[in-house]
Amino acid sequence: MQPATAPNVRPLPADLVAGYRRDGFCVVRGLLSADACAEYRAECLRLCEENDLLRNQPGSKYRAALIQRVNVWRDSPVIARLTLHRQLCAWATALAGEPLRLWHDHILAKAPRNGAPTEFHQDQPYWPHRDSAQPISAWIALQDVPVERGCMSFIPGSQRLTGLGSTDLTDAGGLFALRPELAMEPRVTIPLRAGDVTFHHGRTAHRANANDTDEYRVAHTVIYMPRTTTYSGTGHCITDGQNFATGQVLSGELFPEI
Ligand SMILES: O=C(O)CCC(=O)C(=O)O
Repeated sequence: MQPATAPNVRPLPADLVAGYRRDGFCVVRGLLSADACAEYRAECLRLCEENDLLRNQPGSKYRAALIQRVNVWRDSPVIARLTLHRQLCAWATALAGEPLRLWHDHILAKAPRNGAPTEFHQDQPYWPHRDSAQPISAWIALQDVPVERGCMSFIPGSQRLTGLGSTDLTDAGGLFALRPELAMEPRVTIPLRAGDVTFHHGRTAHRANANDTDEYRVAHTVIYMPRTTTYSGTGHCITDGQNFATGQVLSGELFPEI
């Protein structure tokens, strides 16, 4: 694990950590320089052009909302630098409050004028995880992302809702059909400058607007899980074919400790 006090690592203010633990999300400004964002964004677009998770399903509703390429750190040394960025990992560990390992990263791009938001959902129900109280995602903006380009919105405190099933992230009513009271909760929308990061807990309800601009919206997202996380046995593109037994700790070279 990278100690949060390592040289060149900027510690997070205590009130920001407290806000994350209360609300289930926070924003940290200025992880990356403009030059670094430009390099990573170009690499993300190149990688998505080469291949993406749903290339075989053109026209799918899901692909209209998101062009997604998973476990990119394994394929690109450039993106590996970002996924395993010392500062990012130190911040995630400080926010989660326990030792973490990588679950997976993914590029999440929205095509210009895609007309499709990513609707409210929790992330954890999609994952084959048990014993994972503090999963955390870092969503890194690789260009300025105002509301019109598809920045994220969060429902504060929703990380405390456990046991919900996964919902269709192209269905605006999916999460609210499970928990109608959430529809009346305040939402916090956070436009980001290039190089800023939002962190959210794996159960914090969140959405992103459609991209109403003429440029691709490119975010790189890194998901970390507690080192004690075990395999639930359900299907997922990261673990399928990896021969994990139900109940086994998800460890090994796919899931490096950070
Ligand atoms: O980038 C998006 O549109 C949605 C991101 C998201 O759902 C996530 O990072 O968990």
